[in-house]
Amino acid sequence: MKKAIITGITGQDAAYLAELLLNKGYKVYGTYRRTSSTNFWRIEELGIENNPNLILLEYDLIDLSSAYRIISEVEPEEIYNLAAQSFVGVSFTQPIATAQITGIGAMNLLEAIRSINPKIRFYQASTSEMFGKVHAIPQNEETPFHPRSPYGVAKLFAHWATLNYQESYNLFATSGILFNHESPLRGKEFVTRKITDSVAKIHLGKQEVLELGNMDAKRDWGYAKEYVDGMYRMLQIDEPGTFVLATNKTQTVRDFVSMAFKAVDVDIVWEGKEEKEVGKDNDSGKVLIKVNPQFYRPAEVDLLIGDASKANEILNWKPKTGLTELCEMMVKKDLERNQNGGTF
Ligand code: NDP
Ligand code: GDR
Repeated sequence: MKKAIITGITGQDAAYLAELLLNKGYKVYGTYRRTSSTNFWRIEELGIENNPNLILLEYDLIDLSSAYRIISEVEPEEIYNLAAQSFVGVSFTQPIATAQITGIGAMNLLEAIRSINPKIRFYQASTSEMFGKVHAIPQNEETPFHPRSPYGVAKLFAHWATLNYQESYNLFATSGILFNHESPLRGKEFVTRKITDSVAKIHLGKQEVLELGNMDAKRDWGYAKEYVDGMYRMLQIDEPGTFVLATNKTQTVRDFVSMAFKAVDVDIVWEGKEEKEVGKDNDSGKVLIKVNPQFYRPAEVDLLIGDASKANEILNWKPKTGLTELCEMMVKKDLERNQNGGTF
């Protein structure tokens, strides 16, 4: 039985990846950090929390000694480093913690792999946020990096560390540069889920207005469940490398808002500009969306659109779910959750 460690089992991607690897017959060691209250709702929603082949291990990314401990104890064939301080907004207020967790955290794992067993295959969750300021459209593995947040900077450190350990020590260390991927398991601090949860609440009369920041930002949004399959494929081929996963389509946050309201049969009309912009229900004229500058970031990533041709060619990976379908899936799930007592 193959053994894999997935860091950050309480997160969106790790939950889907654990499900995928369990279905493929792996023994999965999912790591979580100690917090005052447990946070396993995602693996519970997927119904894998009691799977005897899913073992949960306590591990904090910044604790090098724990990296040595879990790798020595588990003796895995594969490690997927999905844990991170992953919220761009918070990285501006907690830049040092973000650097330690998201940047150094990856190097801790690489160091432990190098000294315990250099044959372990390592996946690093890199991000389109490393491209940051637009230097090419679409962005691919050759596009120059220009991160625009402490999160992007920390991820770039981890990306280069991964490549450096590959070149210096011949580790099978691969970096997946993934563009935004969403799902009903997305955290509510991220904009898509914030929108779908609010649309559900507004529809059910539990919320009046949705407040957002920069709605002009354009993102390449795909479906998380398909992206974790790409991660798995990256560790099954003969050589390590760098791969972009993306849909090659881009839409604004505003488009996503309209799409989400459409899923509950509300047509939004937009009025005003920038901080004065509002979105109104076309039928009743009621204001449902307002801009709140509190959600603006000190520096923004304006436009992301990825070219995943390399992943298509080498991994035979292709995204299937379109954004409208994904958005409808998320709204439907949030309606269900809000009707049944609440959301996570
Ligand atoms: P989530 O925010 O859903 O999950 C992040 C996970 O990291 C959580 O389990 C969290 O634990 C854990 N974590 C945070 N800090 C620590 C720490 N100090 N020690 C151990 N664990 C920690 O992220 P996603 O699932 O969306 O993303 C997975 C990875 O992919 C992340 O690294 C992210 O940066 C990256 N990425 C994500 C993209 C996306 O669009 N989703 C795109 C590109 C890259 P807790 O629950 O306790 O907070
Ligand atoms: P992002 O995702 O920063 O791309 O990082 P997020 O959903 O947080 O923001 C996307 C865009 O929406 C704009 N925005 C808002 N964002 C949030 N969170 N809340 C708001 O109210 C709001 N209003 C407008 C943002 O300014 C931004 O332009 C995600 C994370 O998963 C990272 O970990 C990952 O690396 C990247 O995707 C790829």
